[in-house]
Amino acid sequence: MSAAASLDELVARLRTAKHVFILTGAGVSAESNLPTFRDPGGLWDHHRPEDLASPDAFAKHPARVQSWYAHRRRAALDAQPNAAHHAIAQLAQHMPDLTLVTQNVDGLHQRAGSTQVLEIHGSLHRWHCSNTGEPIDDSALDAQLPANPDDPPMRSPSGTGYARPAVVWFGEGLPTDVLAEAEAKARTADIALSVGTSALVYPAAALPLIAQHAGAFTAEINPQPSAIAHQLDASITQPAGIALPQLSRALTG
Ligand code: BV8
Repeated sequence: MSAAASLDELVARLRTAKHVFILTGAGVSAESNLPTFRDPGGLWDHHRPEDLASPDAFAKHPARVQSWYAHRRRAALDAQPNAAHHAIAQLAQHMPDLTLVTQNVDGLHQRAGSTQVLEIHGSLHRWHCSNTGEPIDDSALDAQLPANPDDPPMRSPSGTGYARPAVVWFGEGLPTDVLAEAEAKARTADIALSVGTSALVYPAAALPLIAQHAGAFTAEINPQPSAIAHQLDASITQPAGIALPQLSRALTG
C-alpha cells in the first residue's frame, strides 16, 4: 500500500478512535537537527552504545560520558521542536484520549506543548548524584560539566559521586512506574503509532506489539522500515515532519 493510501486509512481510523497510543524515537527529532543514534552520521556513528550509555562506561570514563551528554543537552536546548512535535501536541487536543510515550530524552515534545509525556528513557534535563541520587541544580551544569572527555569530570555537590543525567542506560531498568503506565495504556489503545524509531531497543520496542496483541490497529511513520515494520498493520514511509502534520490537518481541519 502506498504511503498516501496508508495515511488515508490511518486518518479514517483516527476519526473514530477513542484512544491513540504514540511511541516516538530519535527520528521525530531529526527534523529539529538533532542527530539520531543509528542513521548514518547519527550520534553513535563514532561510538558504540556501550561506550557511552552504560553504567560501566560511566564508571570507567565519567568525563567522557558526561561531556557527551553535556553536548547533547546543549544541542537539545538550542534546538526547536519541529512540525512533528507540534502535530502530536495538536492531535492530543482533538483526540478523546492520546498517550505519548517517548524514548527521546531531549524534552522537545514538552516544548511543543505535549503534556503527560511518558519519558521511558528519562531526560537530559534532569541530573543527579551517581552515588546519593541527590538532584543537581540545572544552573550548576553549564559551568561545571566537562566540555571534552579529557576535562575533569563534574562531581556531585555531596562530593561522594559524579553528576549523571537521569537517563536509562543499557543494562539499567526503565522507571518501573513509567513503563507500567506505558504498557497499560498500550493495552487500551485503539490505534498505536510508532514514529521515528528503529525499534531495536527493548522493552520500548515491544510497546506497539503489546497494543496490537490487545487489538489495536498499528502503524509506523518512518522513511525506513523499522525492525518491527513487518509486524505492524501499516507503514507510512515518510518523514514524521511531513506525515504527522498531514494527519493532524486531516483530523483537525
Ligand atoms: C533493560 C538512553 C533490564 C538515553 C537508550 C529484551 C528485553 C529487555 C531488554 C533487552 C532485550 N534485548 C536486549 C535487551 C537489552 C537492551 C537492548 O534493548 N539492547 C538492544 C540494543 C538489543 N535494553 C536495555 O538495556 C534496557 N534495559 O532492559 O534492563 C533490566 C531490568 C531491571 C533491572 C536491570 C536491568 C535499557 C534500554 C535503554 C537504553 N538507553 N538511551 C540516551 O542516551 O538517549 S536507548 C537509545 O536507543 C535511545 O534512547 C532510543 O531509545 C533507542 C532507540 O533509538 P531510536 O530512538 O529508535 O533511534 P535510532 O537512531 O535507532 O532510529 C531512528 C529512526 O528514525 C530510524 O529508524 C530512522 O529511519 C528514523 N528516522 C530518521 N529520520 C526520520 C525518521 N523517522 C521519521 N521521521 C524522520 N524525519
